[in-house]
Amino acid sequence: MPYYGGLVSFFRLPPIEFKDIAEGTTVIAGVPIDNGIYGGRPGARFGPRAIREASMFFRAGYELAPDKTRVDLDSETALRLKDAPDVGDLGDFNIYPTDLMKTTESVTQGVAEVVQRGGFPVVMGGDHYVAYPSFEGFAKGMAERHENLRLGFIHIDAHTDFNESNALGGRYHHGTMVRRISENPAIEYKNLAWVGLNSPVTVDQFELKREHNLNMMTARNVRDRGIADVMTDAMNTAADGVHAVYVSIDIDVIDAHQSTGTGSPEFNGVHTAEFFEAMDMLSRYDMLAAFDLCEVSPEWDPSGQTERIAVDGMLRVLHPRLFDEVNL
Ligand SMILES: [Mn+2]
Repeated sequence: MPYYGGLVSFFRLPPIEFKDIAEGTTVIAGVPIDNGIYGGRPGARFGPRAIREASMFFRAGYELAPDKTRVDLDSETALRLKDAPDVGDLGDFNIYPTDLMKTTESVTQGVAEVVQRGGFPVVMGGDHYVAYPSFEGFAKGMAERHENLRLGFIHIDAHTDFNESNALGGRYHHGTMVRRISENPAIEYKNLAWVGLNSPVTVDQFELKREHNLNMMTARNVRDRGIADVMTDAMNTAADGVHAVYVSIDIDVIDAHQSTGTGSPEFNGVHTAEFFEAMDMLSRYDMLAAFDLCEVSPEWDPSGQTERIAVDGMLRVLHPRLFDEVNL
């Protein structure tokens, strides 16, 4: 089936329900909201559907190849689409478009149940506020699996999202959720890392950074040090003495010339090639136990490239779960 035919799901994976989730199942789920945005440009509510739609094209490339196998010319690695990958599309968590706190509760419960059943959650925003309930659910589920739970958190974003409060949105907003996440008892400042920052911060955040030596690495750091060095640094910070690491990705970390379909674009950011290398590294990161990708806002990008970049990045992280390496 070509990409434009058939039923739409992420990478044409089978739809699953909670009861289908077992130990090791990778669970794709969407949160189609943008009411964590106040005053900014809306549209991220259309992100999950756009990502699913764009993912069909990537699927077709393997499905139509002989033996569903293709060879990467650089690494000379052959990848064959697994016949029955333990990965499914759960659909979207229940949302309540006029009640952000009710949505928060729903997403928290949903992600918690995925983790309680042994699943690996992959959450598609939605605006980046989604990371807060997603992380809360992750922590809740993990707390049942580990005593004295310790977690790390990597934030890949042009923005710190570490404001105490937002003048328009208050404490629950797409620019405050890392601060809310940092208040979870399972998290310590020493296990927080930011990658690709490309926007000024408030004075109180800067003072917190200085006081606690927060590992905030900028897009300029990526240019100067290389993405591999910066990501290794972030992984070491997040993984130090914890049970597992959650990674949250804002598509606006990518330079706005390359990825325009997002609400808060920033220029001179991380390049798509660097972003892909970071995603490749995450696929080999044993501590990774959940991730989200947020702020794809398709209506700001009529070319559809932004959601395709998002899909390519997600598939890179999910490679070992979707493909078998074939010896040639
Ligand atoms: Mn951002």
